[in-house]
Amino acid sequence: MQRIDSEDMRRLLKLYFIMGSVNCRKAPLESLSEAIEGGITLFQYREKGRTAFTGQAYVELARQLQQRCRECQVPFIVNDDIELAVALDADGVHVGQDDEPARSIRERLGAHKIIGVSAHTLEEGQQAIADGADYLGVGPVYPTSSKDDAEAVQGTAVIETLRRSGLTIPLVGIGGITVDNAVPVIKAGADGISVISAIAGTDNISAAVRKFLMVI
Ligand code: 3NM
Repeated sequence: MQRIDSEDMRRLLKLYFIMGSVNCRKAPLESLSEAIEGGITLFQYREKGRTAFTGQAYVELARQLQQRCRECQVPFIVNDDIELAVALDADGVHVGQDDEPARSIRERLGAHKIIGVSAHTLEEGQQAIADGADYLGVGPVYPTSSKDDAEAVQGTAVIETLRRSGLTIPLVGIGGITVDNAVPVIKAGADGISVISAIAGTDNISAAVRKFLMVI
């Protein structure tokens, strides 16, 4: 099987929902189901934080969320954990700068799996592209409380720099993105947005997703 086509990747990135049990107000499976009903285009399982599940509970939640994604044809991406992605035959992984490079992940996952890399500078973006990343996550665009070790807030400057430098790789903005501040991220050159709290932390998840889709 072939690597994902970049136009297909761009479409998947439009509204990329990231979530783990820590981020949810209601049951994770219910939260994901509502987000899918609203129209998210891609999902990432990111089980991080002080009260995050570990061991069997961590794997079991992944399986449940993956199953729901499969039923609804929303690709399922695993954050950081390449072993879990392989074990579940997930659709891809998202990794940070401290993780294994995309090139060696590709060898373990196979050509057709989606590999996303977090990039905070032009150099990191260029390196991820050279290593064969399918998309970049660029942030934090705005202040976020969902990532303890987030880098300095960048606004949309890095996205603009990447695009002005001629990088055409599919990319999403991430960090503190809400319905009210999403538009500048797209205007800066992002293909979509990645969101945790402004979706997982709301009471009416499907309505929140629909509002995002209307503004972007
Ligand atoms: N990565 P929220 S910011 C997972 O800057 C993550 O790379 C970031 O959550 C980065 O939508 C972030 O709640 C948290 O701000 C995004």
